[in-house]
Amino acid sequence: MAFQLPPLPYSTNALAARQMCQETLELHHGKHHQAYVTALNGFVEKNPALQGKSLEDIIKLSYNNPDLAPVFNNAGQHWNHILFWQAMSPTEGGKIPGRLEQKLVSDFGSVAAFKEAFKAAGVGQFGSGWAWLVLAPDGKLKVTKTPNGSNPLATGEGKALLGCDVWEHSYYLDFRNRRPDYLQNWLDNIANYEFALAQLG
Ligand code: MN3
Repeated sequence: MAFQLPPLPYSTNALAARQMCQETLELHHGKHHQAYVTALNGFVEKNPALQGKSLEDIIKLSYNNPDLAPVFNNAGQHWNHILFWQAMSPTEGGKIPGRLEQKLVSDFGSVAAFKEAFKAAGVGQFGSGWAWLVLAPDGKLKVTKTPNGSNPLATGEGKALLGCDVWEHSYYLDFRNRRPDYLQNWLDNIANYEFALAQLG
């Protein structure tokens, strides 16, 4: 069974009022994410060792394996984007549920400090990559960043609660080169904190 592009959980114009325009979502989901899925399926087709494996297993077995770097990049990006679409909300974006707010305050000192840390991670990721809010193995919320198609599942840094794509394709139409403004808007108006809380369990 080949990997599939999941449908967006909202329409391509659903986030336009929150500064992620229809063209951004059309290209990002329909072209970029689709290209990762297509490439991944091509690699699996040619490599019996990958066949029948889950996406998570492929990510883990290809991580830090130079021979499988293109497999890792595309499998990672497929996983990252599946999470990314869910990590945004056209209706509840930016609203932090009380139970998550308490945990953010407890682990970062304040919601503002969490947002600053997340923004710094996204801005500080040189080139392409991702900023993450994770539940670390020690039970604390942490902010982390990964380059290119990597993610906390591969690195073992924790369970991803939110992931923000900082590749230029995710913000260039809406924010041009202003990645800090994209991240601030994402945290304030787009991030689906209900989803993050649900991942927290
Ligand atoms: Mn992307």
